[in-house]
Amino acid sequence: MKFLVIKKETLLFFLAVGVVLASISAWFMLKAGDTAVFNQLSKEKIREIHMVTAEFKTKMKNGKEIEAYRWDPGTISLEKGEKVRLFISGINGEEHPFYIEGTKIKGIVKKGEETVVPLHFNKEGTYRLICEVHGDRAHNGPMIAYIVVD
Ligand SMILES: [Cu+2]
Repeated sequence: MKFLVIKKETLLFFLAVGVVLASISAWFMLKAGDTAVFNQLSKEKIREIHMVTAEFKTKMKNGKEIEAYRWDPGTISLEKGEKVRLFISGINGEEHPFYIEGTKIKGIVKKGEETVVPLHFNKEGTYRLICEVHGDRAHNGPMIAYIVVD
C-alpha cells in the first residue's frame, strides 16, 4: 500500500514537470511571434531553399581591387502561409550579420558555416534580407535578397 502511494506521488511529480515544460515552450513560441517563425522541432515536411554568400572581385588596370557582396539567389518566392527552411552557407566574406525587414528575424552567416532560417509569412509582400555590414554600395553592397510572398 505504501509503495502505491509513492508511485502516485511520483506520477504527479512527472505530470507537474510536464506541465511546466509545456508552459515554458509555449511561452517561447509566443515570444518568438507568429509572423515569421515556427517550431523548428516540428516533424512536418518543410521545403528547403539554399542560399550562399557570394563575392564578385576584380583587379583594375591600375592595380586597384574592387569587390561586391551578394546573397545568391538574390530573390526567393514563398506562398503566403508556407513554411520554408532557408539554409544560408557562408562562402565568401568572414561574417554577414543580417535581419529581415518587418520581422523579428536576425542572425549571422559565417564563412564555412550554415545558418538555418525558418520562414513563415502570413502577410503578402516583399521582405528584404539585409546584410548589416554590406548594406549599400559604399560598403561593397547592397547585399540584399528579396523574399517575395504571395
Ligand atoms: Cu555581407
